Amino acid sequence: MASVLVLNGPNLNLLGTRKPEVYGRTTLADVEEMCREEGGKLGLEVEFRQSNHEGQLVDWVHEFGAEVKAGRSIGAVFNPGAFTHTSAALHDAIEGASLPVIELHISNVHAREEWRHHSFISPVARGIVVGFGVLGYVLALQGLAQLAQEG
Ligand code: CA2
Repeated sequence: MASVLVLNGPNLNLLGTRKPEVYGRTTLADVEEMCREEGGKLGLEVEFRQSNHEGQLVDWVHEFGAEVKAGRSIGAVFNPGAFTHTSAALHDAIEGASLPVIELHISNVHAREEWRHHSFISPVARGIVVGFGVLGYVLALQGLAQLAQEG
């Protein structure tokens, strides 16, 4: 069974515990459960990870780029958190590892502060899901699976 990486960046471990008016009340453990259920429907094994550290995220992007190259994974759904707006390193990692990525944001970043409108990730993403709440994880998995089938 092919795998899919669901990757979460800084502070997403706090999901559901604070700022419910922006991010809702669903916890990251609940999101993992939703992703595993959707992965089961799509015939994909979900690898679910979160880190607050940029270098760790870079290493995981490299790891899954190699998995895709070996034909064992279809790519990643990635919520880079605030690194979205700052990280040339993650941009370069995704490009360098040729990792198919769906960039995902729970909130509609374009309806928020100006500094959230720019993404270093979008130019190297295959697709983008923004503003659907945690349902976006499911939509992003469906989209990535569809793109992988199209080849
Ligand atoms: O909307 C999203 O998914 C974001 O990627 C979330 C990031 C934010 O910096 C991006 O601009 C948009 C923040 C993730 C931190 O999540 C928290 C959850 C609960 C409490 C505090 C932070």
